[in-house]
Amino acid sequence: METNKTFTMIKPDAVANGHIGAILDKITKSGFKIVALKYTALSAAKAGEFYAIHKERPFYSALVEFMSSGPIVAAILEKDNAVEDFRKLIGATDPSKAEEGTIRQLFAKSIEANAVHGSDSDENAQIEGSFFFSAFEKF
Ligand code: DGI
Repeated sequence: METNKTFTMIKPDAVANGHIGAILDKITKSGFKIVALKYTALSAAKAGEFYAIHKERPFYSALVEFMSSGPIVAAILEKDNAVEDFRKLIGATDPSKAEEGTIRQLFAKSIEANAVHGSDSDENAQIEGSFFFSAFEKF
């Protein structure tokens, strides 16, 4: 299991609001190396599959609708302690509770439209990275 990689998405709200460049800049300036990068979109079916772990949660259908509402940027990032350090960099799920200077505090509008995704474990980082990228797309 790799412990130095995590997976992120810049979500439809942040893409629509023109924050791709600023968010990638913050990520790379915080010491993460971009290993894979893709501008793409999730169909509702694909978004449902990605968030299958939340299927029973009351916000699941709204989440799937939101995540398939427009283009996203997917990326695999490399750094020592990547998963934990990236979760710190993005801040709390609810941007009103996110610490000053975190990506969600700076760029997110609501608990649902919260600008970025970050994997919550090494295992999920591996699964989520493979959901978007083949071995030939990682450098
Ligand atoms: O790992 P996180 O993205 O911080 O949070 P999570 O894994 O608990 O939830 C995944 C996403 O689901 C989250 O980024 C936004 C959405 N979500 C989580 N909790 C709520 C929610 N959406 C709504 N509308 N209401 C919630 O309580």
